[in-house]
Amino acid sequence: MICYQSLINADRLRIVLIKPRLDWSKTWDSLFEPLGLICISQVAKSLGNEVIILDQAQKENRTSSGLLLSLKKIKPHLIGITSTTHEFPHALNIARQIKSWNHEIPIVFGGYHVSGNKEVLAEDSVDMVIRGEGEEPFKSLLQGLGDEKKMRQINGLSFKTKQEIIHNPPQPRIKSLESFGIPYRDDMNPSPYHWLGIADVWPFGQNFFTVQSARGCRKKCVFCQTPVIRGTELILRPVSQVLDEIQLLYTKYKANLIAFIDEDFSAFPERIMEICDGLLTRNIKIPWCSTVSAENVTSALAKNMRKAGCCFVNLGIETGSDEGLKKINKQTSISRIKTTAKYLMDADIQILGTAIIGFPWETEVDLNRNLDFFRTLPVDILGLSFCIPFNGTPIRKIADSENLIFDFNLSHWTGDFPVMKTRFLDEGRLKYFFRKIQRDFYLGIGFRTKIFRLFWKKPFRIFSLGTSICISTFHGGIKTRFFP
Ligand code: B12
Ligand code: SF4
Repeated sequence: MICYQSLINADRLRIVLIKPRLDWSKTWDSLFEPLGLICISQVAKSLGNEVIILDQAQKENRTSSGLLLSLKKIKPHLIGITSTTHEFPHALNIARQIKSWNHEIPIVFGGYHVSGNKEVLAEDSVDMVIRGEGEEPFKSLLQGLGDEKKMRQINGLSFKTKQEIIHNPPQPRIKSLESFGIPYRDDMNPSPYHWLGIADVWPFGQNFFTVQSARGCRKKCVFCQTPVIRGTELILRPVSQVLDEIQLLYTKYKANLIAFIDEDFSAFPERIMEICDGLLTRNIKIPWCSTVSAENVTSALAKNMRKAGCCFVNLGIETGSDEGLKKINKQTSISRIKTTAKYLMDADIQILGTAIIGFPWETEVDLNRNLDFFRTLPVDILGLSFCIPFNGTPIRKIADSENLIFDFNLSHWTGDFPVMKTRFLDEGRLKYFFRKIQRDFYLGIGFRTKIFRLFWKKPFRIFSLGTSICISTFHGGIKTRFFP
């Protein structure tokens, strides 16, 4: 077990939290602040500790050597690293470099990947793992570091003793997110964060922030890790606190773009109406983006969202037939997706339609049907991904039992690469269809008509849309998507 003596002796811990960034060329169109780290830094600070967030989005920390240099200057007592699955190999590499510089600094991992893969503790450079939501266990950890008895009582914590690896029981979901207050951002420099290609939002000089109005999701899509890690409970923050946060971002931090990063922002339409009304009553004039589910959006909701500043939504389309939607357990229908897309288009909200190809059962007929359906939708951007077999999901079970995964390099699990074949389509066919769907969608009559209409009505929108499509489809994915 690693020696925690220096931590026990320190009155005030100096904690560094690291956000690794995988590949600049693939994500630079949409760089979001590391909200998970901001949330856990809040609880660490509330105990009187000093917390510094090092994000590889910051120029000086972009390379691993730059990051290490910053760490050497700061001399932290404890390091926390967040990571999603595709970021994990890079995050682990950072941890190894830290350990070879100073193996005495304990490193705790958190975030989606380690929450679903606690066996990462077998790695020498991972001392502890916090599974699930970080606030409560991180707080308890800071109060009990080095005291094995106390550490054994922290739900959600996995750690090493001299003899063994301990996995404490999972923690219950946090019921009152409001008790942690509004995420504190005074120490954050917003300049690296931006989201390009958002309708009518100037791509330069963005002060872009994220807001989580609710945590979790009530659905159980078979490819998604949220139900595996968070269960199916959706915990809401009070609308008044959400509005206070946006007001603060607007007035104090001069936010000019906000993204609601809830898994399913539209789960309770009447609550979204309340948020929209609140934004209007408080005279907060700020463009914002969110996710929406097809089955919850009405024409009135879409119009109200637009009136309150919504300019862009991510609509989960996923696949192109009722049969396919049923298989992935999406709880919606093709006709509902069409109707919702129309409501959103009529309300003048830009739509990013996200879709996935490469489910285990998919054939060429299915993929051609997907394309036919996508082409009928009035979505502005098609965000196409390959299916990723995340640990613990029903898709992963099929993939494992039928030996479908052929690429275990987790850095490739970004959705830009095929990493599993289907029962009927190999890697080459999947890549072919990926290119074909992207190309034919943008060459399709639906998309061309849309551009033609925008040309007369909103020429700037064409610029913004073009930026987004070029960056996300062509620049971002040029290596991986078109010439992998
Ligand atoms: C914003 C976001 C993005 C953005 C920005 C990413 C960026 N590059 O900056 C965009 C839209 C670009 C994006 C893209 C993708 N994303 Co994304 N994204 C999110 C989203 C919606 C919000 C993240 C967030 O801020 N959460 C809020 C904070 C509070 O939660 P949190 O980060 O989980 O942190 C908590 C705990 O995990 C824990 N914790 C986290 N870190 C740490 C660290 C320590 C030390 C400790 C103790 C605790 C701890 O404590 C925190 C507080 O409780 C999440 C879903 C979600 N709502 O979380 C998906 C999510 C992270 N994305 C996901 C995926 C799959 C993707 C894509 C691969 C999708 C695709 N197929 O294209 C791409 C990858 C793109 C790329 N190459 O990077 C998955 C990750 C699953 C996994 N196992 O890795 C998620 C979880 C969605 C899902 N349910 O599937 N994404
Ligand atoms: S609706 Fe979204 S967050 Fe919820 S289970 Fe499905 S994919 Fe995951």
